[in-house]
Amino acid sequence: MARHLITSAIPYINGIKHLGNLVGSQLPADLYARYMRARGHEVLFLCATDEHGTPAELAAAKAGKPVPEYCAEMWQVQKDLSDGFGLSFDHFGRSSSPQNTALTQHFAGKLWENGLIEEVTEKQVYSRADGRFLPDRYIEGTCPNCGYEKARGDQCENCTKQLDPTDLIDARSAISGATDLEVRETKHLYLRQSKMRDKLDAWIDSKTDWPLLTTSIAKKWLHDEGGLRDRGITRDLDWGVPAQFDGAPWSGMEGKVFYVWFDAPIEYIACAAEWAEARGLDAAAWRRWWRTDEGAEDVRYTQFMGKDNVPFHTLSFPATLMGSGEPWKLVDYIKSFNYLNYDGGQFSTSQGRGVFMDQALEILPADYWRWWLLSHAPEGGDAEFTWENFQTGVNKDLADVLGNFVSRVTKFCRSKFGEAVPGGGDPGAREAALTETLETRIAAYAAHMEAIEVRKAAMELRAIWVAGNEYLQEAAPWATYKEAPDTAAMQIRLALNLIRVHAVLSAPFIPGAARRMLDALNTGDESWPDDVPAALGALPAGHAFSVPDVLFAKITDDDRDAWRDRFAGTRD
Ligand code: B3M
Ligand code: ZN
Repeated sequence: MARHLITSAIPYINGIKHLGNLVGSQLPADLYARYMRARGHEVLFLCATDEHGTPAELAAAKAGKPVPEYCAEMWQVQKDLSDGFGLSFDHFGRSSSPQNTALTQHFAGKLWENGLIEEVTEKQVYSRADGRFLPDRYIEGTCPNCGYEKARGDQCENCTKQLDPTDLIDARSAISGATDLEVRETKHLYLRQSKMRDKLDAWIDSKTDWPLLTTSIAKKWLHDEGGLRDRGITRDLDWGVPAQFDGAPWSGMEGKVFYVWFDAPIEYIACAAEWAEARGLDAAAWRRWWRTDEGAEDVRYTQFMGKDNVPFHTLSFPATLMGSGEPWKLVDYIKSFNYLNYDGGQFSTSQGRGVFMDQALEILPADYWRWWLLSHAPEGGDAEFTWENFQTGVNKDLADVLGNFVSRVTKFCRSKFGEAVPGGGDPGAREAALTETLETRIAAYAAHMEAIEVRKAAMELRAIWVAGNEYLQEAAPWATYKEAPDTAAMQIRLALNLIRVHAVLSAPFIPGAARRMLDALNTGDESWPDDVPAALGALPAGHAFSVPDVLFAKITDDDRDAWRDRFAGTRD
């Protein structure tokens, strides 16, 4: 038994995530966590909401709510949706937690002690009416390039020109509309990542088993365009982890908070502390996952994320951890994903394009989505969701193969032998051949799951389902029954046991259906089929079961077309 720490990139608080977000981190992380638990390992699987930064402030303003209230509400919405999708986090935390505040300030202090944070004086726009410095995107004005009147201080949305706030004509505060803006000098803290470059470079080089998608992005940032730059880690915002705090080694940072990308990954650690507190455990309980001097040296830590998050996880966050000079656990493996596109374009949160988590669950149970998304995970390159493709995947794989097997076997048994596993008959050559096929395929499935090759694992699982159907087709117990009822009983006994094996193997992908299969079989035996012959005899003759309701309904052409139309536009 090993210990697995698993984290998913933490979703921004500002709105409901779309299916592209889901398949890019949380869903495959859940697949892996469920698999590792099923194999008997100790797992701590963590996720949280990413609550700081301008997007949270702006979304709260748009909703007309104070930021803390907005975040608390959206946390609950996201938590309910992750429960709805069966995401089995041990804890779903919040980056605005007191634990994260304390840890973020702790890390900043350590980095300062080690000469890795410096103060930099910058010129920045100050609004007297608002009593604060304004981040670039909080300043609006007329674009000097195209005349668009609502250009932002960082960029003109109309002509896409990158701007400085001082370029804007008639600049005003986006918060209050105030025009009495002035340029003042202000201090910010910078993380001196450049000093860590060689160390990070060597560390990335040591990760020879990482996916190329992960290492190539890290290498590009380390070496392109002059290499790793020092980055400002404070911002002029009200909402966030305060950069001035009791015991801070610097002064004059009042009114500033840490940059959201500085505190967000630290939430992975804070989330473990939140988890322990929520369970009434002491600090040692979470530190054994995170401190290599307190038990974490034998932890394997795996992170899941979309490719756009890779630089922060391969460079900035490790720089924070290494730079602290303390024995924090570093990630062992980063699994990153490309993008899932939607029906000829991109999923887009800002434009409301595509299918969002709440909408998906209104239409169909989570397992339909989980299966399709995971079996089409954007691993090798970008992938595309189309309604045709979704319909085909659900109908062929889930309804025709797995659902049909369960239905045929249980119904046939009920009609000929009643609702209990039938006794009699002895396995022969066909059963031996099936056993061998299963042994090979289950080993391959496990290997893909360990390697987090999500699509390959899905294909292997499907092949295992198919092997069951082929066996049933060849054994044809409905025909055998007439001449040799004992042989038919043996075949059905095996097939009923195979349903349990299917349920156990499939649970990481489709936990809801797996649960229903086990419930129908009236068993709590979720043991992994390490020994296939034994697993095929786990439910003995006489064991009662019931015929489940239809496991997966087929998606009709009418449904498909109606959904395609419904989701063709953008959400309100
Ligand atoms: N919230 C970006 C995203 O949701 C960001 C991830 C943080 S991971 C520490 O894609
Ligand atoms: Zn413009």
